[in-house]
Amino acid sequence: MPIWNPDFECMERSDLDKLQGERLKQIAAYAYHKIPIYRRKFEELGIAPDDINGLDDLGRLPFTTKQDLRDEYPFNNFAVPVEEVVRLHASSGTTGKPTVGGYTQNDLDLWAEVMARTVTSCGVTSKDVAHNAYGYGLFTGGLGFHLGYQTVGATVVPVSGGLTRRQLMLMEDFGATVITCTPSYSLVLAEEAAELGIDFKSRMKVRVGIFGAEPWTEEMRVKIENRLNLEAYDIYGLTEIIGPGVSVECEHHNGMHIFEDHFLPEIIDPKTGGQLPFGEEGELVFTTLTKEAMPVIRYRTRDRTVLHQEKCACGRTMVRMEKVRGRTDDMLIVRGVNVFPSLIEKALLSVDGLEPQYQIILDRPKDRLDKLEIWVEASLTFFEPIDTQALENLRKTAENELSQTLGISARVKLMGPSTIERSIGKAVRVVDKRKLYND
Ligand code: DLL
Repeated sequence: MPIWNPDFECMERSDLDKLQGERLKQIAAYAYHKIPIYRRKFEELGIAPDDINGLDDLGRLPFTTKQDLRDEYPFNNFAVPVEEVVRLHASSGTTGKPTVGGYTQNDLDLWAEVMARTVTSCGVTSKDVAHNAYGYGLFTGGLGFHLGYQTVGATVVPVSGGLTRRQLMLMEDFGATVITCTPSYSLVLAEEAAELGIDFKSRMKVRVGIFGAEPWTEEMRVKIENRLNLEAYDIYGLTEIIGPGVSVECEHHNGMHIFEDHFLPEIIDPKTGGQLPFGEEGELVFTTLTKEAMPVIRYRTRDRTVLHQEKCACGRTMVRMEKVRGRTDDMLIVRGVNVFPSLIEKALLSVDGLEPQYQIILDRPKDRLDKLEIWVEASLTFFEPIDTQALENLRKTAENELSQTLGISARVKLMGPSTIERSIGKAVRVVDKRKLYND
């Protein structure tokens, strides 16, 4: 498959290391001189830009956390005056103020470059009609993909999220060959299509889907590929670094290639902050090597994954990150046992008869142990007509699968089709009511 920029994407490791080292030195000095919070952080650690001479010095640099960026809200962590910023984006925080992303024109050009690499990696060319259902607005998904599609010359349909029926009509009428949205929204499209009697195989031309912005498992990939009759690619990114365009899968689907000539990755132990070797799971950390408006040094993403450095069969030399396994802060502690939402999804989707629509409900009835309940939809066939015995068997199978996977018991509540709230953007999977008692 074509590669957008082989000079960089397939660069010899030794050349890439050298380039990263030079860029790291430059960005460290730039951040120190232009952004007060970095000067402060360097001084606290007793280091100066001259101490950073290459990649080996990366571990000496200070970390940046989401809280650091919040404290500098809205623009204090910009390295350029606001007049030079031509675009602002923001990620909706669950609490308080959002995290802001600022871009100079050069930053937008960089974004166009990495998004062109991204869509090319998924097989998109100028011949494609790209139905872009990521939200347009402050969220980086819509406009980020828009830039990439325009750069490769694809026909972009900037449909944004929502109005699902209309989306299906446009996909069919415009002959969309590529679709981009969150994985959870792709299932909403599939569901609505099924309700309207639209068969993806016979009526749609979509062959590629590029899904990200929220965690999803391999089991979820299988469901999506079958229902939408396409090849599904995982894409990762975050507002603090650039938005989408940090990493993406290639046709081999063996991890997401990180565009590391621009975004330098590390894996650390989230507890100690120490660097971990390739192949070990930990927290993903990024340093932007070329950004102008908002360079970040050693940004702690709180996303958990594993990095691999072996060259890929596609020819790219860029490091690959495995699918995000969850966040360092999404681990639920239920009756003292660590429970990861991604494991719950994996267990549920391995049970025939369950739909990929679920919510994890945690509660702490007064003076009682934590209650873990999983609400999950059963397939339509169980309800036409309703087969209570089969539903009871399904519930038992699901509870058994969950306790095998999690090591603790969970109650499963089977729900009828379309009863769990659908989202047009990122899905809400965990409802933790226990917080009500702790506050
Ligand atoms: O979600 C940017 C994006 C847009 C990525 C479109 C991919 C496609 P934020 O809203 O700042 O940015 O959220 C970033 O979302 O730290 C992860 O926790 C999560 N995330 C993003 N992509 C993935 C993925 C956009 N492929 C946060 N798998 C990140 C798992 C993901 N989690």
